[in-house]
Amino acid sequence: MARAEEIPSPSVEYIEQSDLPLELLLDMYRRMVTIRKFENTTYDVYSRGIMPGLAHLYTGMEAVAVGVCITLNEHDNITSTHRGHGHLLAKGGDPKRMFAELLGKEAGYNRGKGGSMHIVDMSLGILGANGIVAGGLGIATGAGLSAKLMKEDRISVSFFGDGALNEGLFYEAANMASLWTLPVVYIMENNNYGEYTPSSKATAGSGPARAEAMCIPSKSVDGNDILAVYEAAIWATERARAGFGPSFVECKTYRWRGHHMGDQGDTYGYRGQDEIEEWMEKCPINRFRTHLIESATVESSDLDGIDAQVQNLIDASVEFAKQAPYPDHSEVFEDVYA
Ligand SMILES: Cc1ncc(C[n+]2csc(CCOP(=O)(O)OP(=O)(O)O)c2C)c(N)n1
Ligand SMILES: [Mg+2]
Repeated sequence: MARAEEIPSPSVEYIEQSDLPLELLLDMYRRMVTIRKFENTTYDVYSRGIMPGLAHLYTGMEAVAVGVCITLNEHDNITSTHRGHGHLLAKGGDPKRMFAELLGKEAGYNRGKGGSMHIVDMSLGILGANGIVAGGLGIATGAGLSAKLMKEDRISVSFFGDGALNEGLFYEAANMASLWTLPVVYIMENNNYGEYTPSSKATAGSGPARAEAMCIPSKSVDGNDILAVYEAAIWATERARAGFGPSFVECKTYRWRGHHMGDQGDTYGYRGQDEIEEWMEKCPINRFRTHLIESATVESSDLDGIDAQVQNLIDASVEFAKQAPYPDHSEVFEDVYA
């Protein structure tokens, strides 16, 4: 097999927004709003004690999941993280079954026994959220290897955080992907923190430089600009589909909420309210909304209509989950390993 360094990159011309169909732009907007409203509702049900377990919210990072997943086919694979709701929804996950899972109900993706960090939907190519930092990197790379060996027309995308960049699994997996020219895309979500530690105190050098050291071409983009993410994702996925091997995209973004529900934004004093507010000003949804109104033929009332439709979907989904039954006590040892 030829190595990635020996193969030229396909040429992807700069994507002009005016070339993108309005339907696609509105789909991007709808998917981002779905994630935002899903996460706001998750925050609400958790805060009111209706939801057990734990959740890590994706609020503020929506443009990354959507800008990438909108370039994928249903049979393409993704792996997600502990902060997985956004990736799952962007790839087509069903908010009813997701809320049911979060609330521990039998109608959930894991019959209510897995919770937020274990949601899987093989029919949508979603190989799982993952509570193990960097765990998805090995799985996505393995899925890329199987696609290549079985000559299947699918690619594999791994979402991971800046924290995962310092795990050994990244180097083991990415090294093989480069050596064996696997159809894998590495999407690093650089939100500046791993739990309560700024990445500047945990990471020497940058993700793209580390990828380049393994002959994996890279890009670094504004992860709050969905069109920038989309353009980089088209570049990376086209390379994978055309047999040119792996690519690496760093998306610079920020999480608005705390690391998990036990951290109210800055409970442990690691970042400061000013910084949070500064990033909220760069809201990926508001930015895209303004952009659509100013540069495309979209009326704000059209976007308000999408907001309302999505709100209805989310309200109906969480209501479904609240009303749904818990698994029967007799099934407590089914579907679990222990
Ligand atoms: C292997 C492993 N080590 C440590 C943890 C504990 N942990 C959970 S999330 C997290 C930080 C992850 O940071 P990052 O990858 O940047 O993702 P983010 O939370 O910022 O989205 C850590 C250390 C874990 N789940 N798995
Ligand atoms: Mg992080």
